Order: sequence, then structure tokens, then C-alpha cells
Amino acid sequence: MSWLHNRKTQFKIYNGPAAGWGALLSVTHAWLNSEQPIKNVKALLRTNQHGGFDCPGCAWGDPPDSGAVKFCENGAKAINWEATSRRVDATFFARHSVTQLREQSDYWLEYQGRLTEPVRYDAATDRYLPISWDAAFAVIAGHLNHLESPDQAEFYTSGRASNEAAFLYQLFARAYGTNNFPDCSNMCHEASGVALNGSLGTGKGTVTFEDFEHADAIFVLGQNPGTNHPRMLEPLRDAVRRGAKVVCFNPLKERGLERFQHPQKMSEMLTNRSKPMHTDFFQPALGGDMAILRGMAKFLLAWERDAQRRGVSGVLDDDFILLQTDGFAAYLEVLDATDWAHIVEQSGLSLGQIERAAKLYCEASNVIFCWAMGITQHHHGVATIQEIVNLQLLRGNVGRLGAGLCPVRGHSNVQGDRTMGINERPPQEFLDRLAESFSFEPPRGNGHNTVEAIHAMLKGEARVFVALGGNFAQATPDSVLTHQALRNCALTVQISTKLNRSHLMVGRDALILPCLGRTDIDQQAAGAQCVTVEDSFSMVHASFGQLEPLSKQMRSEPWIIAGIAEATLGNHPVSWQAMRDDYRLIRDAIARTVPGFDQFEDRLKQPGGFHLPNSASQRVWRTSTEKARFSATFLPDSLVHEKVRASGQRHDLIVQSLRSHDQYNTTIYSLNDRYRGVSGQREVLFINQADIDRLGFEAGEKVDLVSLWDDRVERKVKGFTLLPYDIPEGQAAAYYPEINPLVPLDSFGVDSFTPASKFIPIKLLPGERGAKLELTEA
Ligand SMILES: Nc1nc2c(c(=O)[nH]1)N[C@H]1C(S)=C(S)[C@@H](COP(=O)(O)OP(=O)(O)OC[C@H]3O[C@@H](n4cnc5c(=O)[nH]c(N)nc54)[C@H](O)[C@@H]3O)O[C@H]1N2
Ligand SMILES: Nc1nc2c(c(=O)[nH]1)N[C@H]1C(S)=C(S)[C@@H](COP(=O)(O)OP(=O)(O)OC[C@H]3O[C@@H](n4cnc5c(=O)[nH]c(N)nc54)[C@H](O)[C@@H]3O)O[C@H]1N2
Ligand SMILES: [Mo]
Repeated sequence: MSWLHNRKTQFKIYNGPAAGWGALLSVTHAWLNSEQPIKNVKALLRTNQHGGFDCPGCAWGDPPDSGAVKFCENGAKAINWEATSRRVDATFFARHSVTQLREQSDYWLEYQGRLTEPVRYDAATDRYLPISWDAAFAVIAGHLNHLESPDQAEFYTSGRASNEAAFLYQLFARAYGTNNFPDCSNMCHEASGVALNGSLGTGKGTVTFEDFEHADAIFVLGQNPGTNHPRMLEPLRDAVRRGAKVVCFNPLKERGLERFQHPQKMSEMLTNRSKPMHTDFFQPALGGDMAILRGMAKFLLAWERDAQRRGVSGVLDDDFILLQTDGFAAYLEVLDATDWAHIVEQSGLSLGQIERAAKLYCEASNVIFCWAMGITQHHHGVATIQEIVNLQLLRGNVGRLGAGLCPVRGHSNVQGDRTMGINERPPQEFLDRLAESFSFEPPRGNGHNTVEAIHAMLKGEARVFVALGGNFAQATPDSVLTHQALRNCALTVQISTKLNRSHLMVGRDALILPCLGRTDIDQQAAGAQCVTVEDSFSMVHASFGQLEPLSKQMRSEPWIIAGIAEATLGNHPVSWQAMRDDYRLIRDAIARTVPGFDQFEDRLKQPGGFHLPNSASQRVWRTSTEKARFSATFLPDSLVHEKVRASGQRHDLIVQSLRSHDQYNTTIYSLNDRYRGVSGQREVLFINQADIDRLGFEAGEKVDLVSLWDDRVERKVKGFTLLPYDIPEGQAAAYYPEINPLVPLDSFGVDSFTPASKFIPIKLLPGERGAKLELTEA
């Protein structure tokens, strides 16, 4: 076997299973690196347990009534990363100017530790200096109260914010007067919400944990659970074991979709046995899923017609289609009008493969479809998800045990934040209830999403930017423009746990407000507080911090929001101080305002929490026609956007941006990616050897990447090592956020505004001369 290497960088094939010993070693490393291993072991054992805290990792749910250990390798990393004893305080900021800090990598910045005191940017010295909490609140209130319109402020949220924090935040921003809620979910599962709302009248997934136990087939599209939702591996493996089909669609043969060794099952660990994770694997073209799904539906239709001719029972669920749905006739027309050649060309699969996928689908009585960023972050993400729904409606696979739709969410509370009203396009009923509960008139028009917020800041139309968590500067597309957008602001406020690049893209005035994380004990006037979150299966449960905070100057998110609100609005429309002192009052307010939260406080006491009802899972369709709706959208003529074609240049490759095994979004835990065999480097381009040859380069060579768009802006990243990889020809992959500068701000999904970060047409240019890794034999 051969691999590429130099002194600090190495690429070699990983042959181990997902999880297993590799995971255990990696967890141990994260522990030791946190510099408080013993404390963190205790904390880890309380993860996702009743009376413990909710894992700040992903939004996958937990099986009901099991007392077992409920964390995974990457959850453990997230916890150790948060619960470090390293600190970023006034001494740290005295040592480093903001300009110097900008030179550091994202990895270095977050590694410096927890933010432990509030600071304000001082332009004269180019440094952050300490400020008291009261003075910080007064600065914010001063800016907000001097804007000409509340719509000149942007209130960003990242999906770790608790329900309590999110509810308070939206209440404050709406009482202040705006619906400008750019949100991480705009870049994440927005397409799922838009598609499911339109088709089924609910923006959420329709399945629970129990459904996974009863599914005969689970289709997993555009998702890498081994890295991003490791607790999902167990139900997938169990499904394979009991004879169900697990059918994956992914251009990359991700390790975590291949084999799995349970790190908490001694028998598997000691005998080093692993279990297969899938029964079938298809490698589509990037963005080719809609064509595959359309092809599958066409096969179903052909088989149905054939059965009718022969007078035998067919494959469609006629009763369901007749009684529960509408739009079927229009959908049939679209199916018939879509030609096979178009399907095959766009899908990247052969007709035989599509037929096989359709068979697998029809042979299973109960089917669940799961998907994540490989589906949502495309121009036609909404239409693709609606095609998943179409297929499921054809066989009545919604609203019964073992079947349904499962957008696998990202951040641990991103779904809850939406439920709490973090929504730039709020439903009018939500606003009505808010108006009634708090006796004020909230703004009714749509606010800005992430892309619109960046445009507004670039044009100087938005002037104050407040972030409840996250890393706006790095998570967003078109980094050069986005950084400029933040720096155009009169004030930027970052409520954060750790230092990141967003803190360095300062407005003329800038504040960093250090907050507690999920693992920290939260003491308020009424005693130790819990917060609540909602997972991908709509289970709501409480989370209690377990660790003593590093500094008394760190405050909880609700405390900080209440402070800003009181300084800006006084006691309008509530006593912010009372809410801050006792979160039960916030939960009372949620219970009064948000459907499904009656007797919130009492129901939290149930182990495992409680389930928010989902209308579609009960076959109640809250759509405009009160039916589940077939969507009749044609396949895109071309997957390549017209603005790329209009650039007059032809792309060399289509690149997708994805996550390594050692990162949490923009948080980089290390420069390694175990399952893909990369260590010591992140600036790599995974590419097929045939493409390296076709384009006249050599494996290991460094190249520059330039993306194409018809607006004369040069979007370039430099010095990426070409890494030969098992990836379909014509495609490539690289890590997010390193290639975010390549994603044009206006390259986003139809109706979702989600940056198309899984489909970036690029050209390769030769990089620095002589910078090449050597290929050696092992
Ligand atoms: N450890 C860890 N856990 C996380 C995160 C993290 O960064 N680290 N992030 C959290 C968040 S916010 C989210 S949203 C989720 C993200 O979870 P994922 O969606 O699993 O994350 P990505 O790394 O973006 O992986 C996308 C996958 O889709 C595939 N893909 C790309 N394009 C296509 C396509 O066109 N078709 C198909 N079929 N597949 C495609 C890629 O090859 C890749 O395997 O994970 C959450 N959990
Ligand atoms: N090219 C490309 N871009 C993408 C994606 C992609 O796949 N490709 N994925 C997109 C997706 S799915 C998402 S969800 C977004 C993520 O976008 P964000 O949610 O904005 O980014 P994160 O990297 O999760 O934010 C990390 C920061 O959050 C802060 N933080 C951590 N925990 C807490 C907490 O408990 N409270 C507070 N207040 N702050 C905290 C820390 O300071 C940390 O530095 O990125 C999107 N961007
Ligand atoms: Mo996400």
C-alpha cells in the first residue's frame, strides 16, 4: 500500500471499524487534553442521563428508559472541549492584539480556552479590555436605542442555545421591534423545514426512536453518522442485525457507514469484532439524489401500471393516496414527462442501480428516510426533500409505526430554538400568541435570514450585530465578504464560550460576553437552574450543568439576555430580572405561548422528558388543503447554476465541503481525520486519481482552488494538497470552513436560502512550486 507523507502530515487508509478502539483512544486523548480529566469523567457519566446534562454535541435522541451510558466519542470530545481549565481572560487579551490574533488558525483560537470575563474592543490599542457587565449592557442599549429602526439590528442564534435562552432572546428582539433572526439553521436544515411544511404541514421529522426498531428499510441520504451522529450507528447496526435493509446514498464510502464496533460492549471490543452498517450502498453524483428518487418513483409507477394490466395488486398504497393526499395527478404528469436519459445523466447511477434501489424500497413494508447536509446544502435541496416525501406518500410511509421522515438535525437544540420562535419568517399564529401572552404588538413582516443579514450589513443597512453563540464569520459563505460585513457594523456583540474568528471581525465597537455552557452549574437567585432542549425526535428534556464554572464573571445565556433586555427596554413587556432569577418563570411563559408545552414544568420531571406531538405522524395535515401534498417539480435542467455557466469558464471539478472526524462545525479539535486517514493537515482536496491525471497534476501536489460565479469577484483558497481518494470522477471534497471563501453569497437553495456548500464548481490552479508530499510504499 502507498501513502503520502512529510514530517507532520500523513495520509493513509484507515482499516478499522467506526467507533471501537480508535474511538476509545481518541476519547482518552480529549480527556487528558482538557486538563481536568477526573472532573470531566464524572461529568461524562451524567451525559444524557435524568438529572444530568444534555450532550452539547448533536441532536440525535436517546432510546427511552435505558440507564446505559449515553455518550459517544464525539460527544465526549465536545464535553472535554467545553470543560477545559484553560482560560482566555484580560491577561490573555493584554498579550495579543486583535490584528495578531487574526493571524492564528481557527484551531489555535478555540484551543486557548474558555472566555472568562466580559471585554470591549479598544480601537486605539487594538486590544480587548475588561468591562463590567453593567457597562457592557449600557453600551448595547445605547447603540440599539439610537438606531433609526429596529430592523437595523441583526440577532443571530446558533443551535446550542437552550429553549429558555432562545425564548427570552426572541421575546426581547421582538419587543425591541424586529424579526431579524439569521440563524445557523438557515445554513443547515432550512430546506427540510420548508419542504416538509409545504408537503406535510409540519417542519419537523415524523419519527421517534421506536420507529427505527420497526422499520424494514432505513434509507440514509447525504449523511455521515459515524462522525456527526455516532449514537445513530447503534440503531442502524441493530436494524441490519434483525434483517432490515440499511440503504446508503453517499458519493463517499464513509467509514462510519461501513462497519461499527460498539465501544461500550466489551465482547465486541475484546474480540475486535465489528458489524456491517449497511446492506446496500450507492455513490451518486453530487446533487444527483433528486434524479435517483425521481427514477425510483418512475419504476414504482411502471410496476403499478404493469400490475393493473395483469389484474394483480400493485405497489402503491391506493387508499392512502386517495384519502390522504392531493396533487397526485400533477405528479404523475411530471413523472411521465421526466425522461430516463435525464435521470441517469444527473444521478450518477446506472438505470440498473436505480431499479435496484426502487426494489429495495418496494420490498420493505415500513420505510424511514433519513437525511442531512448532503441533501439540504444544494440549490434544489427543497425539491429533493419534497421528492423524498413524494416517494414516501406513494406507499403511505408516513404516519405509521416503523415509517416516516427523519431530517437528522445538527446542533443539539437547533430544533428547539425554532420551536421557541427563532424564525425570521414567523408564523402569524405564533405572533398572535406572543401578543396575547405579553400584551404587546410584535413586528409582523419577515426579517432577515443569514444571507439577507450579510447583504444588509455589507450595504450598511444593518448596523448592530448580536450573536447568541456560534461563529458567524466562519460558518457563513463567501468569507471575505462576510468578514467585511461584520466589520462594517457600528457594534458587534458575541455571547460565547470560546474565542473564535467572529470575535476578531470587530465592528467599530465590539463586545465579547462570556457565557456558561451546557456542562456548567448555573446558579441564580432561586437556586441552581436547569434548562431544556428538544432533540431530532421532538423529545423535550431538562439539562442540569454539573461542573463549577471557571470564573464568577461567566454568566448564563438567560442572565445575559435579560441584562441586555432590561438595559434596552426597562420592564417592557415583562420583568426581565424575575425571569433571570428563576427560569421556571420563563417556562411558564413558554407554556402559555408555545403549543405543546402545557404543564411544562411538571412534565419535565418524567425521565426522558416528553414528546411534542407531531401532526403529520398522526396523519393530520396542516397544509393549505389539509392533505399531504405531492409536489410536482421538474428536475433542474442542469445542476450547474446559470451564474456559473455565465462566467464563461468551464469548471474542472464540483467540490463539496464537509466535516472531518475531529471538528464540531467551525470548532477544530485536531488536524486529524481518522476515518479518512488524514493526520496533521486540513488543507487537502480529496480527488479521484483519474481527475488528477486528467488535469495534469500529481498526487501530493499543492494547488489553489478558484470557484466560478458571474460577478467578477475572485474567490480563491491556496495551497491545498491533492489527495487521491475513492470518490467518483468529476467530484472532489474539502473541509468546511477552510473552503467557505469559495461559496458565493448568492449561491443558495431555492426557497431555503441555504448556501449551496455541497456543490461548488471550481478550477484548479498550480500552487506554490515544489511544495509536494512524497508518495511512499508502506
Ligand atoms: N462530531 C460532529 N458532530 C456533528 C457536527 C460536527 O461538525 N461534528 N455538526 C453537527 C451539525 S450542525 C450538523 S448539521 C450535522 C451534519 O452532519 P452531516 O450532514 O453528516 O455532515 P457533513 O460532514 O456535512 O456530511 C455530509 C455527508 O453528505 C455527503 N454528501 C455530500 N453531498 C452529497 C450529495 O449530493 N448527495 C449525497 N447523497 N450525499 C452527499 C458527504 O459525502 C458527507 O458524507 O452534524 C452535527 N453533528
Ligand atoms: N461550507 C460549509 N459551511 C457550513 C456548513 C457546511 O457543511 N459547509 N454547515 C453549516 C451548518 S450545518 C451549521 S449548523 C453552521 C454552524 O454555524 P454556528 O452554529 O454559527 O457555528 P459553530 O461552529 O457551531 O459555533 C462555534 C462557536 O459557538 C460558541 N459556543 C459553543 N457552545 C456555546 C454555548 O453553549 N453557548 C454560546 N453562547 N456559545 C457557544 C463557541 O464560542 C464556538 O466558537 O455552519 C454552516 N456552514
Ligand atoms: Mo447544522
